[in-house]
Amino acid sequence: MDCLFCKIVEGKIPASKIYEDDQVIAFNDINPQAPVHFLVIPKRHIACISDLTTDDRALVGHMIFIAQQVAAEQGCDNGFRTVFNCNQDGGQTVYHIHLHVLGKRQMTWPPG
Ligand code: IU
Repeated sequence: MDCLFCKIVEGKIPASKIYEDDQVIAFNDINPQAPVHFLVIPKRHIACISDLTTDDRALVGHMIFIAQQVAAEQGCDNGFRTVFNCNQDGGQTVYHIHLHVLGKRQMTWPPG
């Protein structure tokens, strides 16, 4: 399988890693859209949020928990945004699920 984020998990492609445990890693987005912009990804390959099964519930909960912990460490005291882009209409470009966490600027609604 030729997945860029699996290669980051395996250390075959460099990334600016800011958190790692047995289930997930977090790293700074290579093309940041806010002063803080990192991704939380599972180590296990799941292509898209629409592929989740009941077995993945705890893992996704853990991703969100780690997102808020790392956001706090990154100084997002005033809030932050979390985003899962899903499939074509959702604007997903990398097919290994990832939770975007953006902070340290005012977000607007609706997103583009
Ligand atoms: P999307 O939700 O699939 O559209 O977002 C993919 C993100 O992955 C996007 O913000 C890219 O800048 C980011 N990214 C990265 O951080 N490092 C990489 O090597 C690659 C993409 I490829």
